[in-house]
Amino acid sequence: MPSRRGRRRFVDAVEALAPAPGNPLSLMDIAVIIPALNEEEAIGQVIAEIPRESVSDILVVDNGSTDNTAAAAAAAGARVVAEPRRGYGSACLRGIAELREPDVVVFVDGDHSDYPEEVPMLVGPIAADEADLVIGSRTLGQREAGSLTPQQLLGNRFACFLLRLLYRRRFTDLGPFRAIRRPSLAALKMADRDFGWTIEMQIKAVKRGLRVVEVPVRYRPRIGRSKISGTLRGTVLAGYKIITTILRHACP
Ligand SMILES: Nc1nc2c(ncn2[C@@H]2O[C@H](COP(=O)(O)OP(=O)(O)OP(=O)(O)O)[C@@H](O)[C@H]2O)c(=O)[nH]1
Ligand SMILES: [Mg+2]
Repeated sequence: MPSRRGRRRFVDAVEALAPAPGNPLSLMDIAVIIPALNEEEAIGQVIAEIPRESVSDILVVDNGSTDNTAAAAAAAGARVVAEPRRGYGSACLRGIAELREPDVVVFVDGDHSDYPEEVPMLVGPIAADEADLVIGSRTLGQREAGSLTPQQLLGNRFACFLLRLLYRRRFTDLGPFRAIRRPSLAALKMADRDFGWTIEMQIKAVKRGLRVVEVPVRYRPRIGRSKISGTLRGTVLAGYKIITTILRHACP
């Protein structure tokens, strides 16, 4: 259950949804970065669901796909850049390097698990000057059955427990769907090249005293074949990476 505070923030954020004149959201220049590896079936739909009236730049980082991800993304109207070095973090870093100068950067997966129409809700607390980093929490939001595996839920819970223990900060998720002010993002000097990326951002944000807010987001089963959470190898590697990243930052 979302806390009362979480629900209030959610309601505030939803009220900030419509980009009407005078609404702080309409004054923000928002770019969306979508890291994508072999997502040709999903990527067009993800792009189509991004509210264009709120977003000035949709950047798909093709991470060495062997299918038609790049062509499908371009056909759907995204700017496509290539990053041959594999890894979720590598793709995000390339996206950051290619940004024009937006006020806010939103990260969303290319597999249609997140709800891109929630971008304005995610940016709401930043537009209201209440946050520097907003993390979409899939455990506070509505999840479709099977969208998060039991291993993912358990791993998330354990990682959040460690974050609370070591950094005295309560999180409910390491969700990939998130929004951050561009100057804050630059200050974090992100470096992780794979699945330590999301937790690295959370730890560095806490250490630098950024205002971090979680909002509930919806989550659904991905389109296409699972690469990480649905495979034993992917789950073990991602879990190991997340835990070692937490410990490494705790003992620099
Ligand atoms: N697995 C993987 N994903 C990448 C990579 N580079 C970019 N991505 C993209 O990063 C996003 C998250 O990866 P996913 O494969 O969806 O990871 P996940 O959500 O943990 O697991 P599944 O959805 O079950 O595969 C997707 O949009 C991928 O296409 C990479 O090197 N490996
Ligand atoms: Mg996924």
